Amino acid sequence: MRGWMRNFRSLIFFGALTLILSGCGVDNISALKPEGYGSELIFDLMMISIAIMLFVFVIVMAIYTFVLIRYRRKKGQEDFIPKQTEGNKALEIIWTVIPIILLLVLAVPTVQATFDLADKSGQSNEDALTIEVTGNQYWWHFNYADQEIATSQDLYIPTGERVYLDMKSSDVIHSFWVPSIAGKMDTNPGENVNTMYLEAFEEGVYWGQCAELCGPSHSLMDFKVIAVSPEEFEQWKEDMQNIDPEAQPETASAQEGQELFQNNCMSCHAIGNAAAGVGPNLSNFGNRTMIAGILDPTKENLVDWITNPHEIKPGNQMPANLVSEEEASKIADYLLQLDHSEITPESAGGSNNEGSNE
Ligand code: HEC
Ligand SMILES: [Cu+2]
Repeated sequence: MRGWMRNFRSLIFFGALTLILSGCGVDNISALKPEGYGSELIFDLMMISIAIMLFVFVIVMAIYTFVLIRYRRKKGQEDFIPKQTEGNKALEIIWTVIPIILLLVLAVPTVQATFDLADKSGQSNEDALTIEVTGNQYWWHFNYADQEIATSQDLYIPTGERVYLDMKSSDVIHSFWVPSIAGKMDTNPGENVNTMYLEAFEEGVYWGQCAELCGPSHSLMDFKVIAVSPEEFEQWKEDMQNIDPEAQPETASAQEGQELFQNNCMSCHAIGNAAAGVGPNLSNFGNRTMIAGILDPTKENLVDWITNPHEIKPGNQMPANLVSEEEASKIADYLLQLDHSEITPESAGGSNNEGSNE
């Protein structure tokens, strides 16, 4: 009796937990609220599978319940053995054909969607946008090669068109996943380039996650896809192409910060469209939704990051204590004023902290 009670209690507990936790979550990182072409395809497939599953479940349960009640052992019939049937052609055909039909209903759209998601025919169009994506422990690099723009962590795309991604990794296998607008694609080290496309219906800030265990800070390897209107995207491109890496900041502190940054940090980082070294390109850092993908973009957080990045993202490649805290504060002033474009996550309708997953 005791053991039974305990089991019952854990059942209630985990049952309630499931219900409560399934309420957690953020709209802009949900595969159940598709906002793009790829995610909608995947969502529809999910719905077809669930419908078929429910159909089979309801019928089987109905037959099961019927048999349980209709043929239960009745008083006075304890020794009665009903008629035994072995082999029934009609029944055998029925329960072979029905699953075949159900599998076909499932297979045809699945195969279609698989080819559709891999369709790169539009990439050869002259005005198709292709972005090179590189996964790194634990950040994402985005290179708009034709436009000569390099960014990291925040991926700007125009709405209503297919943006093609050529994807690889600089170290281990990562996986690029933006549940609300597209599917998921691995990035591999070496020559193997994987491809996918993004097509966002609406402006918005969509959350992405690395979806392949890649080291101690894997769960912190977040990024954002920022979909803006095509006009805003044109504006953003122009702003990003015209960044002057040497432009002088306004305040004295930021000016000192700029110099400190150039002396201590440029071996790994870059401003402007120059390729960065082992660290992210920080052009437009002041417009970032997050620092290092995970911290709110406040000065305090930035100073913490610069002085001790390993506290925040264990195992990442940025050295700690390159500068003193006072110097870090000046560098932070410099980095936070790097807002070279008026097109920001806010113009895409997403506030910086919307749906923080902490
Ligand atoms: C040895 C190379 C290296 C040096 C030197 C270096 N960094 Fe980094 N930095 C990195 C790497 C790698 C990352 C990415 C960490 C991650 O997110 O996993 C990074 C990330 C950052 C970020 C977060 C970027 C983002 O995309 O949000 C900031 C800010 C930053 N570094 C500032 C600095 C400053 C300031 C200095 C100089 C005091 C500096 N870094 C020196 C390698 C370096
Ligand atoms: Cu990862």
